[in-house]
Amino acid sequence: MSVSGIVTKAAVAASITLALVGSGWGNEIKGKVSVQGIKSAENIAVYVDSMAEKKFEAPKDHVAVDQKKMAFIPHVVAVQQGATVDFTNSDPVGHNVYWPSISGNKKLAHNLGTWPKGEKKSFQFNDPGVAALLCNVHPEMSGYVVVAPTPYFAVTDKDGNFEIKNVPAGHYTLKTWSEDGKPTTQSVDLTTSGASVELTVKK
Ligand SMILES: [Cu+2]
Repeated sequence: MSVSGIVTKAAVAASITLALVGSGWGNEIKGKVSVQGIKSAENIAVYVDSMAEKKFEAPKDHVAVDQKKMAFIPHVVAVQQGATVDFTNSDPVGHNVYWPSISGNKKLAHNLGTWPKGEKKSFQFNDPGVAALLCNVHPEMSGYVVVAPTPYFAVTDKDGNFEIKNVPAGHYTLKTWSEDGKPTTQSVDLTTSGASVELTVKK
């Protein structure tokens, strides 16, 4: 191969790399949620609201929710609309999983039944909103599946920090859901260098 051929190949490779960077993939919406009148900024779901012009395929990977030591683990899980959640019972007692509605819509209530240790049941969440998980054997058990309309979501850590990765550059509406606080909405402009967001969730 001639020297000019190598140079051309290198130039093509470089321009492909630039094109990928330019398309905005790999950006991050980072931020921190502060709370007012709520005891913890942990376990708050933050997600990019639905985009009218965009449809997303259901994710192939399943999401796991465990029932262990009489608790739903994680307590709050965010998933993409269309995701399948595998509910596993890891306790030596029978647990049930049901939710009385999804975001108040009782038509979307569902009872998966009761099953013993080591077994799991799966459910595909096709409707966006929040399913409040309950176990009819143990009334003290509760958990939440937050079904986001986009693949762009996170749940805050104990200090309220979150990171939503691999978001294309654009203008978005960011929403929060919290067990104890009111939902919040904030617009965010995501550039190719990412975005940093401060949110406040109030009682
Ligand atoms: Cu239970």
